[in-house]
Amino acid sequence: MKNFLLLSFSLFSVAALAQESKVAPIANPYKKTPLTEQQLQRWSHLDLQKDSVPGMSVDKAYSELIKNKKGTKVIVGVIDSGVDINHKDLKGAIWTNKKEKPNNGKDDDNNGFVDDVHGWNFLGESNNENLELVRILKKGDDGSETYKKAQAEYDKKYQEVAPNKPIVDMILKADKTIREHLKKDNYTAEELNEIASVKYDLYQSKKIMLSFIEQAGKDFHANLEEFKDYVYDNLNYNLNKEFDGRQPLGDNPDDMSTKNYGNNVVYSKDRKDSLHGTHVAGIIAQGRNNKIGGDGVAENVEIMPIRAVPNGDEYDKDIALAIRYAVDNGATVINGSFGKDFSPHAAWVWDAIKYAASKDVLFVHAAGNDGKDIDTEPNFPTDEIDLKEFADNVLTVGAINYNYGENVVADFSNYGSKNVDVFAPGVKIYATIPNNEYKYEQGTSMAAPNAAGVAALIRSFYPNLKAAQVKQILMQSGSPLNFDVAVGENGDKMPFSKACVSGKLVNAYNALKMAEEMSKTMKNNPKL
Ligand SMILES: [Ca+2]
Ligand SMILES: [Ca+2]
Ligand SMILES: [Ca+2]
Ligand SMILES: [Ca+2]
Repeated sequence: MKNFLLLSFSLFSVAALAQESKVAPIANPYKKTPLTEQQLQRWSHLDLQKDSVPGMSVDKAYSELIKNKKGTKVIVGVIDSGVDINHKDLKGAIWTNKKEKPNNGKDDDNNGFVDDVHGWNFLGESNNENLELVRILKKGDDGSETYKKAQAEYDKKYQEVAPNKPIVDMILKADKTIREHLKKDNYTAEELNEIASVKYDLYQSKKIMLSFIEQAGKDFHANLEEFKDYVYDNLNYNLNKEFDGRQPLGDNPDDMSTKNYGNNVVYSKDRKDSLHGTHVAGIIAQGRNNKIGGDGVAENVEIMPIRAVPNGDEYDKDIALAIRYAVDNGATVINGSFGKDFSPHAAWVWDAIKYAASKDVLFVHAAGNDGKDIDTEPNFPTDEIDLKEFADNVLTVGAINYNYGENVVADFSNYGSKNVDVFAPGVKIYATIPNNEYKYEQGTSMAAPNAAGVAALIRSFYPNLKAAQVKQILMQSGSPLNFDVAVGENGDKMPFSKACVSGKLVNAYNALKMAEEMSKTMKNNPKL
């Protein structure tokens, strides 16, 4: 599953969301005034001291450190749901495989992929998928612990989702009734209140919608759409044992001998299904200061889109091959904003991560959005085998929001003193989405590319540093938080230093300074 935040829009959580925004701000020495829209759109680039926002000091890094420097091109592999490579704020930053002649039906560069001019699509035209636990159940009970765990997890998830179906259907029906009555698709609570009718159906619909709007706020139509997608995607695809998402692709995900399935179109058949990957790519590379939309973290980068993450859980085989594709075709940073609870062929992915390590490629991975401790419940791909870290090139990133203080960790973000390395901005992140649009999104999916963008900056200006050193720099140079923070949905308090390995927030300014020193040391000591 895309590590996208799936807000669970039961009526209860809608109410909880509405309340969240009313929570009184906690004592914060930095907080002055609420952020303006302009600040909000780029808060992850701001600076704690200067702007009172726990951003990554990207603007400060540009204005003070890299203004007059020229970096080398860095290719960032984005393994995701696909990227709208024609977005006006992204198209200048898309990788082109110069050794491949387009559209001649030949694999000119002999990399195993025909006409792969801008990356590869391991999903072809498939899009919706089961969760991995459903795929495990479909294979039948083999008496294993994994099967039992999958069954228990299935029952739990089904019980969470299914009761929402009559609720969402009721609200959808009421909304339809109101829209037909008002003869328009968008309306406000005021317009609803003005409806005076003795018709029972209309009266009921008005009551339902007023109560929904009270909880969901003025963007209630967008919320309703997300609520509907959450319920229907789960019941029709993610949790549906009768559904076979792999069928259109015709590849056997349990057989590693076939490797070049899919196609060369790096976005989904319906372009809007590549929203997640387009947003991730934008966080890294949307044009800076070009007067359109948001700003990316890194200049001098090329995004290599590799489509391997469906609407449901990704296959280990696709992920392993996607990592290898990125490594073999020149990426030095890979962003992986995906993750799942079960991984039947985890070894394939581990081998690909080891391969990336051997070729000096950094893999930046989102920590996941379950609000859980991933030291006890893994989020795949992990970088541990039998509780021992096997590679030094994986950076696992949790998400923070823009409120500095005890609530700075996003409530959905996974954490872990051993398995989350560092935190980065992942709430209300403004970036590109398909068809030349922009959107705020949240999730550790947004935190990982923020960190990956900083990694790309380091690799661009200090190319003599190795992937493991870039990881080390991102962790050590970050801004420390020396206080207790709330984690998970229950808001349990723990020292921030225990929520991740480094106890720090990624900071581009500090990272580039440390990279400069480390790079010099390396040059002066060629034997290091
Ligand atoms: Ca090729
Ligand atoms: Ca060709
Ligand atoms: Ca821009
Ligand atoms: Ca690790």
